[in-house]
Order: sequence, then structure tokens, then C-alpha cells
Amino acid sequence: MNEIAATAEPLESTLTGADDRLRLNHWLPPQAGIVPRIRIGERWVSILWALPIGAAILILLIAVAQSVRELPGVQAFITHYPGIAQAAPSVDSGFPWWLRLQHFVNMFFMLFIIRAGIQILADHPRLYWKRDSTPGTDWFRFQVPVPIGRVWTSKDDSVSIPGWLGLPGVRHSIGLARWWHFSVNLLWVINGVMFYVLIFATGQWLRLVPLTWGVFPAALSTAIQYASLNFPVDHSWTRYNGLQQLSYFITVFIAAPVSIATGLMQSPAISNKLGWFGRVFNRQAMRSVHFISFSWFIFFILAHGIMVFVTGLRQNTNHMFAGVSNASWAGLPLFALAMTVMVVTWLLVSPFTIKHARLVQRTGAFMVGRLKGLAERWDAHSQLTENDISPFFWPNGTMPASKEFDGLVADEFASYKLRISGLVEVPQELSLADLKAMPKQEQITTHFCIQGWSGVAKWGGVPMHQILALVRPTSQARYAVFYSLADGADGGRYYDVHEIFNMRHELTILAYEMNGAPLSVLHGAPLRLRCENELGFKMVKWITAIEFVHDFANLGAGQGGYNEDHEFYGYRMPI
Ligand SMILES: Nc1nc2c(c(=O)[nH]1)N[C@H]1C(S)=C(S)[C@@H](COP(=O)(O)O)O[C@H]1N2
Ligand SMILES: [Mo]
Repeated sequence: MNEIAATAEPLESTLTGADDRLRLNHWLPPQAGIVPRIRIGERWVSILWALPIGAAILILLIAVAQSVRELPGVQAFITHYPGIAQAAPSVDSGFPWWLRLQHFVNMFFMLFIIRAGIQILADHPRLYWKRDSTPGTDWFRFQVPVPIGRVWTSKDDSVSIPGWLGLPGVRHSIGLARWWHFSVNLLWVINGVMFYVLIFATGQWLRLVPLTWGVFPAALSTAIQYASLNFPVDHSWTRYNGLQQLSYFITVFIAAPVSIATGLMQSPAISNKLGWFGRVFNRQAMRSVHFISFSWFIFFILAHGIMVFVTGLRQNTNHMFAGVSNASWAGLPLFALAMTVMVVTWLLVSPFTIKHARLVQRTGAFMVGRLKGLAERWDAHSQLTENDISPFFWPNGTMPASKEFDGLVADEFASYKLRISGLVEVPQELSLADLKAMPKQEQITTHFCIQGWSGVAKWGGVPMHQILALVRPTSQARYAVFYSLADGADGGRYYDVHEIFNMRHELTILAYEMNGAPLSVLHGAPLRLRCENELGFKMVKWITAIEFVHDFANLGAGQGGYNEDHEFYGYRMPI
């Protein structure tokens, strides 16, 4: 080991700035996906089949419902169960202003959440049930099969979606989409909690919660009546019919909480903190359930929206927008205004995000950054067994391309030196042999890439707390900066910043082994970081230096890392 002078060439001069806008000519070039497909056994079936099949089923349903309704037995059934469960209580306060306002606010927030969610999915356009994300085990995808015989990184796999659909639509804009998804979600949850409190405080909950088994025959009766195109008498002002009650109940009390829980359980800190629960309900399973729950929301919004129009637009908008139950036209202009706000917002939000990317990042960080960062403190330390090691581990990132690196590979990293400097008492220069001579730790953990895939590997290397004990950061040091030998996608050195306390975590290591073998160049040789309560991009590969600093505002574009600077990610990303 070598002690080095603290006055060595400053590393920050090797970093570059970044644009505050999303510059499309500096970005990953667009790449189209394919029509979404679902795997049934060995066959991949396009979801476009849902259109003709759905239309055929609908027509058939109408025909069957109309014939069945003629049967005396069914007529008796509908007379007995007209559509509203007999025991369902009636709510006499109509639709108070707060409920109407919350209904609109909910719809408005959903616009952002859904579009940003689709954008996030497009960054790894495949869904799996098992946590290893092995190509071919996906059950849903809108991307071609993973090409074989070449390196195909997870970024290569990401696809563009139209700007009117995704938020902001640009390929690999997950950093920005996540700020929208998370910060609007926070508002949506606040709105939802207030809604729960208010409906239970006022008796409005009686509309939504079925209190009798009679809701099922009532729902069947309403379904037959709707399907036969002879709609049931509407009593929405005071009571919902069985079908309304069931679908609203599922949306408010099942789909919403399931979405929140399965969203959070995709996070490394939360999944690891949950121990066996997080291992059984692994990230990919949770991601799949999150998607199924999203699909319910889409189905519900379409069905609900159509019903608003075909079951009496004037009356429905009077109820939910004007709060009156009469023959006036009070609701329609308010409804039109609400729809105009939706459409204008819809059109503006993607171009705004592209133009003001840094602002979206800053605002998102202000709204949820600190809250998310708190999860670092949870001391997550879930480990797996040899049997869990993934048969496939997606590679990601921009590979090193320099003479310097080629030289290191040629001499098998014999001349490699890790420089550790900055606010430390004992700066060091360590060779790979020095590092291997230090205490070694092995751990089997799950890697959570921000893009959505995960994989399990066994990592071997030096615990960071050993490094800290060796160099002794001063009391001024707050962050550890990891510098890579490789550039990032947009040019300029890849680097990332971590809070020092997280470097003391028992599972934070400098890994030189993967699955019992020397780390491959693809996965970060000679040295990469493992910091198991963070997302993958924080784990710098091909590390050349570690620097301890008090602040990172003067590094690169000042956001705390390469992806933070260039792709608008957050610098604390345990969620
Ligand atoms: N130097 C460098 N390190 C990097 C990256 C990169 O582009 N450059 N990509 C990050 C991302 S996004 C992920 S998910 C992991 C991927 O590690 P793997 O290739 O071993 O799967 O490395 C991280 N470390
Ligand atoms: Mo990643």
C-alpha cells in the first residue's frame, strides 16, 4: 500500500457539465418497440387480438342478454333483484363539494401517474414473475426477443413511446418520468387518504362498501340489464347499483392500495428490509402485479367514462360536477371545463418536461427526494442463497473505451491502482493485490436496476468500512465520490456520490468477484461498488478513484452523479 500526497491532481477537473434541457440530439437515439404481446405457453399473442375478440364477445353478450331477458325465470330474477341490493343503505346528502373536487383532482393526478408509469415500463419493456429477469422467461413484452451473440445492455433494450402517450415519451427518460410518477403519487395518496377520512366521517362510504351479499345478484342483474341495452333505473344520487358498487369498491379499496404497495415493493431498500416477505413477493412479481393493477385502472377508466356518456350525460355531470339532481344543465359546462383542463395539460406536459428537465428534477427532488432518501436509513440487509443466483444478469451502462483501460486489461490489472483521496487523514493508492489482501466479504444479493430488471449474484470484495478505517475520513467529509475509468453515455467521466453513513453499511463493498470468479469487464472489472440499498446506477463500475468531499455542488453538473447530471435521476435512490 502507498500513502499518497493529498495534493494530487484534483479529480473533479475530469468531470463535465450537462444540459438543463433534454437535448434529443445528445440522447439515446429513438428505437421503436413492438405491439405488446402476452406469452401463452410458448406462443406470443399480440394484445391487438383483444379488439376483435372483445368486440365479438360484446356483440355476443348483447345478443345473449337480450334473449335471456325474455325468459320468465330471468324476468322474475330482475324483478326480485332490480339492481340495488335491498339492504344497501341510501345516502341522502348527494355529492358534497369536497367529494366532487376530490373526484376531479383524482382524475387530474391519474393523467400524470398513468403516463409516467407507461414511460417507466418502456425503459425495460418486459414483465416477469421471477426476480432473475432472464430473457425468455418474460410473460409480457413490447420489445423483440433479446438478441444473442452480442452484448445487449438493458439500455439497448429500452424503447421510445409517442410523446402524447408517455411522459415525456422520449426513449430512456425514466429519470424524469419517475419524478412525475412519484411526486404526483404523493399528492394522489394525500387526496386518497383525505377521501377515505371524509367518506367515513360523513357516511358517504355507504355508497361504496357493499354491506350485504345481495350485491352479487344485484350486480348480475345490472350486468344483464346493461348488456341487453335496456339500462336499469338509475338511483346514483342516493345509491349505486351492484355493478357500480363492486367496481368502485375494487378501484378505491383494492386496486389503489395494491398499486401503492406493489410500487413501493419494487424498491431495493424496501424489498430488502421486508426480509422473507420481500424475497417471496420479489421485485418482478410486484412489478407484474403493479401492471395488472394498472390494467384494471385503464379498464375501469374506459368503462366508467363510456358509462358516464351513455347512461345520461346531463344527469351524471349534474351529480358529479354540479352536485345537483335536477333537470338543469348545471353540470355540463363544468364537465366541459374539467375536460378542457385535462386535454390542455395532456398536450403541454411532455414538451414542458423536455424543455424544463432540470426544473422537473429539482421540483421532484423537493417533493419526494428527502422522503425517498430516508429509506437509506432502514438498514436493509436481506441476503439470498446459492440456489437463488440468477442464470442471467443483465449488463448495463457504457463500457470503458480508452487506451488506458485496454492497457489494464492487457496486463490483467497488475498495474491497476485505486486512488483514495480528498478529506481523509491517510490518502491511499491500492493495487488489486492490496485490495485482495484486505478482509474479504461475500454476499448474495439482488441487484435492482432503475429501469426495472433485477438479478441475483454473489459478490466478493472489500467492505467499505475497512476502507474507511484505513483512510479515516475527516469530520468535514460527508460524501464519498466514486470515479469510473469509463465515460458515461453522453461523454465525460462516469461518477457517483454516496452519503458516508451508507458506506458504513455492512453490505457496502468494493467487489472484485462475481459468482465466485474474478469480476468480468462487462460487469465492472477490476472493481465495482455494491451498495445494496440503492438502485443499480449508483454502483459505479470500473472504479479508478474514491474521493471524500464535503459537498458535491462543484462536481460535474452538481447533481451528485453522472446519471443525476445527464439523465435527471435523484442522487439518493433507495426507492
Ligand atoms: N462506470 C459505469 N458504472 C455503471 C454504469 C455505467 O454506465 N458506467 N451503469 C450503472 C447501471 S445503470 C447499472 S444497472 C449497473 C449495471 O451493472 P451490471 O452491468 O453488472 O449489471 O451498473 C451501474 N454502474
Ligand atoms: Mo441501471
